[in-house]
Amino acid sequence: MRVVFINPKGANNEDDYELPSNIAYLAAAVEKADFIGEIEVLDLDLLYFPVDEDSAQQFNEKFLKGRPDEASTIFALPIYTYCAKETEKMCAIIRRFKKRAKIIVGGPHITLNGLGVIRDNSAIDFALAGEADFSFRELLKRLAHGESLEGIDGLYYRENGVAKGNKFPERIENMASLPSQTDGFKYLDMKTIKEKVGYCSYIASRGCVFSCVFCSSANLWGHKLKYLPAKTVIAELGTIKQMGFDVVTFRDDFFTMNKPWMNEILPCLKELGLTWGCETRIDAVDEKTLVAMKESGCKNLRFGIETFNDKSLRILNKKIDPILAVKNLELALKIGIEEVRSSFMVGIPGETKEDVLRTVAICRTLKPMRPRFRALTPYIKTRLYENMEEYGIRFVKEPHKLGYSQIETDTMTNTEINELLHGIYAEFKNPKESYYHNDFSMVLTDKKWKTKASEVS
Ligand code: B12
Ligand code: SF4
Repeated sequence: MRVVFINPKGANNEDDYELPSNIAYLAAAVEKADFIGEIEVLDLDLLYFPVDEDSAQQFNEKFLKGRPDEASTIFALPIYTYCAKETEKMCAIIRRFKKRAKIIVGGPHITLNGLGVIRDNSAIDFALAGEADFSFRELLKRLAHGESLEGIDGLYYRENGVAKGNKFPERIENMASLPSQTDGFKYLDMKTIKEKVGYCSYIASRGCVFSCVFCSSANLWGHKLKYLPAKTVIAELGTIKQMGFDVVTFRDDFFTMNKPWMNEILPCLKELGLTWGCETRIDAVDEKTLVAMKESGCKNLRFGIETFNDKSLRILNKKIDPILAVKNLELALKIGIEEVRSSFMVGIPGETKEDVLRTVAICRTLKPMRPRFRALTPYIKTRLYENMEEYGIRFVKEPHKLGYSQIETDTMTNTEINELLHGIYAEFKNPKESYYHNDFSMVLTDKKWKTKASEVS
């Protein structure tokens, strides 16, 4: 069996590429199986190669033609809600050129809407919801041996043309049983990633215990935060260093939640001489933690604060005190974390233009904290999406398109939201980079970003 993972070009800018940890995990999960012949990754995001009708022929010539069209050839792709339509179209294009190969999809959008995707896309053979580290291997094994697909939790398939789904999967209990994500790195173009991106993304834990109404985390990870054993993290960070990376960014939802666990990892980061960054909640840091993080090489901290308006924070179920948020941002800056970033949203239910401008004004007083404002987007299955009427928000443009806002609220028109965003983008735009998507840091990588903001509409 030949597995061809495809990392589709996201809706992001060229500079926003991130190493696909999901594919690394899945490749590592199947590589030792005796029914697997070859594993390949077509990293179209790294190559910045969009697949659409215009590029379909070229995609076939370059990437599909040379690969056999047999039932034992598996094309495996992740689907994210923000580029679900594009990825689904890409699956139809693969099917056009490969009639017998199997197309399997997974990832956040499948966990949220797997049955819908299988129902609406005859090009796709199978979809796997949830953590697929073990179920993907099991599915391939059953396909290789022509066995029944019964009992594979999270599997969506078609039977006599009708979309069906098995039981939704439980979270993986024992994170120590996972394959090693760094084992999967060998299938990625790490040399180009190092040259082009400069840092290595790493996932040390999965999930979050909070339930902010706009966030997919609760639906994806079931409110459970589970950690890789600290000794696994330490060993894998060593591998990353050996691969020639000096910079690591943790992509965990909530890196500083478990202090004893984190405190086991920090000395190793220091010992390896790795510079690092992470995302976390603003209420989950204090002076002692921030000092320890800085001393171990942390140069980039990213918080999601969303707004400094207390009422709006309660509407978002963010469970953050805005006064504490300001205090801890000041603390992080005082302690000397080189780059402190925070994201905010425009279009929060109930917020007026004045509320947004108050948040912007507070950001100005917190310089050099780097704010990143985004359009609030109701993502499928989130509490916000499911209760849009109650929250007083409506889509007025095609949902899930990145860039500017697609919604209006009871308190702001879509034009008002977008005008605000436009002004804010202009004000906080660093001359070297676009504030739209790039999430990481020039401080760490010393990269020169291209500004492509004008291309986003
Ligand atoms: C790294 C990351 C990014 C990177 C790039 C990701 C990419 N390739 O596009 C950057 C920083 C650019 C980014 C940006 C954005 N992101 Co982002 N990002 C993440 C993050 C933090 C980590 C992803 C990861 O590696 N997870 C760890 C792996 C192990 O988990 P996983 O990906 O879910 O994979 C498992 C399963 O899903 C499944 N699986 C995954 N792929 C496949 C494929 C197959 C074939 C199969 C069978 C199974 C399978 O098995 C895997 C192993 O168990 C996640 C949050 C999170 N913690 O997961 C958000 C997340 C994916 N991002 C999200 C969002 C909303 C965005 C933005 C739209 C934010 C914004 N407003 O700008 C932008 C979009 C940028 C773009 N691409 O255009 C949402 C997506 C929600 C959704 N419904 O799709 C997430 C889930 C965050 C959240 N909690 O809401 N992001
Ligand atoms: S704290 Fe962050 S990751 Fe957790 S639910 Fe809220 S937004 Fe999502």
